[in-house]
Amino acid sequence: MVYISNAYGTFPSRGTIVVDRAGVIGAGTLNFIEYFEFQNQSTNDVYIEVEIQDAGGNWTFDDGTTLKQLGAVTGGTTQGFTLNFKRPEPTTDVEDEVFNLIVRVYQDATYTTLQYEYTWPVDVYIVDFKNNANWTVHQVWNFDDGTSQGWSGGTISSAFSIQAGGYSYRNNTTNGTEVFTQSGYQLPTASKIFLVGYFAMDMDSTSDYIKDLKIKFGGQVVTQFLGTLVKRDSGEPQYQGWFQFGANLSDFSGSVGDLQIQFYITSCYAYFDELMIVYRP
Ligand SMILES: [Ca+2]
Repeated sequence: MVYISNAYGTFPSRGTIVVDRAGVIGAGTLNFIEYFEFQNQSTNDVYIEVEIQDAGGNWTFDDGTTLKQLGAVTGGTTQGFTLNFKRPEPTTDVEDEVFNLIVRVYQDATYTTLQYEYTWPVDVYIVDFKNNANWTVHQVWNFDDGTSQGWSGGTISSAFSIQAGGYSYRNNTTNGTEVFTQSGYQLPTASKIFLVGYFAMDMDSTSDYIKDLKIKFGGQVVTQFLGTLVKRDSGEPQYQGWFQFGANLSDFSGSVGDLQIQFYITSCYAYFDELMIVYRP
């Protein structure tokens, strides 16, 4: 069974959320988890507020609200916040849907004296890339021929596959940082180039998790999903389905470099499958 229980947005590093709509099967709602850190370099405490401004009315936080007061960041410290967004599952492809995330920094706990405001535009693509004529599929790594298809750093496995009876690519060691590499990869020359892909977790013990998923090209971090992405808490299933991620590689149009997927994992396995490079002129 293939389903998407979550898709992870990419906006802190690149301002783009990329989702393969073909893999979203009747979820009803798309959920995105995002994490950002605020570094307070002053000696005074500050108070953080975030607001979603979406002219299309599609985007809210997961509780349906559009404004959240996140609390204090003590002077001289850095604090991380996890934001949960949602959007109704679109019935057609969505390209260039932009909403703004406003981050406000206040001097007081009553959120009245504004010190600083930053607007973060988030560009959204939810596209059936294989069937949308505007897009070209440059590469699909589905591992279903039973080989690593040029990837190194992991191991082919038949334990999980999006296509039944196939294969996927998993970490071969655990309890640490893993790096998968497609060496010397030639990206197409195009205005928009995305990587989209999926991972599934096989978490035999409660407390297993994956965190800090990073997509790199030529040694540079293109997109990172910081914090814990999927965790098996007590009472939760060992396998929780396929999770989708995307990365915007457009800045590297026409370049040759190592394409890398890096993540931290506890003593368990993450299976990657249906990695796809897509582009449009
Ligand atoms: Ca596969």
